[in-house]
Amino acid sequence: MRRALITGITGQDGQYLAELLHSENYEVFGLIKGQNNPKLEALQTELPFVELVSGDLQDLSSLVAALEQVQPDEVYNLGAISFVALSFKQAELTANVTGLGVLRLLEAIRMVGGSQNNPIRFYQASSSEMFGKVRESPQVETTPFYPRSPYGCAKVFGHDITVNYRDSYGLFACSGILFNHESPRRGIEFVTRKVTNAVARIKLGLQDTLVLGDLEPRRDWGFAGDYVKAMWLMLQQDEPGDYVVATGHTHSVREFVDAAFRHVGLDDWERFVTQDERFFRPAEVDLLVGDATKAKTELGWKPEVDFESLVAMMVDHDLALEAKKAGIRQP
Ligand code: GDR
Repeated sequence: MRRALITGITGQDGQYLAELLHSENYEVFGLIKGQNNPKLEALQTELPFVELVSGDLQDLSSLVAALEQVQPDEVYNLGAISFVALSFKQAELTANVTGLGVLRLLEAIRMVGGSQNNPIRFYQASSSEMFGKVRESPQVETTPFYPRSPYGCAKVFGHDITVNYRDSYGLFACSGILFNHESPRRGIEFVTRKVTNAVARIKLGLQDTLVLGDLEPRRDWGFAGDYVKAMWLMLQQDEPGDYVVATGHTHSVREFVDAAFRHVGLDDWERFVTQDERFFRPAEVDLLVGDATKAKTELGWKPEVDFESLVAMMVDHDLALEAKKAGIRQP
């Protein structure tokens, strides 16, 4: 049985990836800090097959110990301070976890290594946020980076150090440059889930308004369940590489809001939505759209869920969830 270690196991990607690897007959290990985390209980109920190992991206020796314990074939680094807005407020922490954490994990892999015939393969969760202020559209693997947030800067470091360790030490290290990917498991602080959850609550009469920031930024939104397949496929190739993972379609936040409200029949949604400075960022990424031709050609990967189906999936999930919490019977 192959063994995989996932950092960021409590996030949406960690969960979808764990399910995929389990279905591919892997033994799945999730790295956790070992302190109280309310998400852990839910994880253990939903994904009981995941074995938890303690370790922290801020502590090299704990990563070495985790690798020695698990002896993984594959390591997926999905752990990060991943909320862009928070990274402006906790820039140093973001640099440490999201940036230096990658270096620590690579060093730990270099130390523990895995067997000679079977060296540990490494996946780094890179991000379209690295492109930031784009001068080229759509973005491909060779598009220059111009990050617009401490998070984006930390991800650029993580990407570059992954490439550097591959070049310097021959590690099988891949960087997946994933564009925004969403799901019903998305944290409520991210705009898509914030919107779908509010739409559900407004539809059910549990909430009157949705307060947002800038409605004009455009994102290339895909489904997280599709994107974790690309991560896994990268580590199954003969040679390591870097891949853009995206749908190739872009929509504004406003279009997402529009689609979500329309899905529940609230076409006059503008009366429910207000804007507040609190949710604007010091520097914004205005337009992202990726070209995943390399992933399609070399990995045979393609997205299955389109924008409208993604919005519908998330709104329907939140309708059922919020109705259940409030004891409301859904038609
Ligand atoms: P993003 O995701 O920053 O693109 O990073 P997020 O959903 O937070 O923001 C998307 C866009 O929506 C605008 N926006 C708001 N965002 C939030 N969170 N809340 C609001 O109220 C709001 N109003 C408008 C934002 O300004 C932004 O333009 C995500 C994360 O998952 C990263 O970790 C990942 O690397 C990238 O996607 C790819």
